[in-house]
Amino acid sequence: MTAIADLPLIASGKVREIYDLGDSLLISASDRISTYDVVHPNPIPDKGNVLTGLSTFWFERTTGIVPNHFVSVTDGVPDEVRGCAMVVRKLQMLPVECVVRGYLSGSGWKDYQRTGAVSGIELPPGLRESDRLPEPIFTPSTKAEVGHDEAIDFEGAASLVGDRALAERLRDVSIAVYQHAADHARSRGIILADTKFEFGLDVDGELTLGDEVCTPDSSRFWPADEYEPGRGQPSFDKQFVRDWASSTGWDRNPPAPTIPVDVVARTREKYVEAYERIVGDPFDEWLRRTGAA
Ligand code: Q0Z
Repeated sequence: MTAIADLPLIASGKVREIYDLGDSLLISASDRISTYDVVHPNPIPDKGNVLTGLSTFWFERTTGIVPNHFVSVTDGVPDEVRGCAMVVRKLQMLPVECVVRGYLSGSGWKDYQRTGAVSGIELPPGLRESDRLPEPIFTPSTKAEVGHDEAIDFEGAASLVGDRALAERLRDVSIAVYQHAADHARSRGIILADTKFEFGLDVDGELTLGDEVCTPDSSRFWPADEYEPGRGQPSFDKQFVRDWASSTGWDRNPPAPTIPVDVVARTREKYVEAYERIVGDPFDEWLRRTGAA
């Protein structure tokens, strides 16, 4: 599922690849899965299809908030990646990760405990781990070539993009897209705790949403019915893999262990459930729409 015949590879991440189609790009989401930042040797079948279906859903619903790079999940998609790949417009990407947090988790929770603030934004005292924030906040980070992105404040983002007005639009549209997606997901029983967007400028210099949007790989998805602030929350999609990996005594250093078939099957079901809850259509319909099945 990785090498697509003849297409020049432009970039590859842990679980996705980008190919050059000439005037456009092809982003292909693989079935690979990582836990604790390490990719496991065996795939979760349909994970790439689910993530591409979710990104497509959000792109189609948020064009009124900000234009995006989506072109097609049918025309121009090679047969071998139908369902898990998207043709997109080429952008000049901006050098900042646009993180939005609606809940206090991960590095945001760590920073809050240390300083009472996240990304320079002072928060009320007494918040607990996983608490919902009074309103979603923009907590940008640098794009590290290797290793982890580094948290920066709004001023840092403004100087990275070199344009304060553009940084303000990045912040405002990031929060608006998150708000839309989080409200929708919450109505379907999934808490979208936080998410990360990437933007670029199109050929006309228009601010354009790129990359993937509000997938479980770019966001924290939590099951709403298990939500309980004051502790870390289970992951909607990866919890079976994490629980199993921890139970093996794996030290979280590479190589990651092979995931057993029953854990693979239950995890695949969680990805498909996330798709069907959020989109409201049978997952099979996505496979039909894209010609994957
Ligand atoms: C996104 C990334 C991935 C590895 C380049 N529309 C665009 N135009 C130009 N460049 C990009 C995009 Cl989306 C672009 N990335 C991030 C994605 C694998 C890295 F699938 N890199």
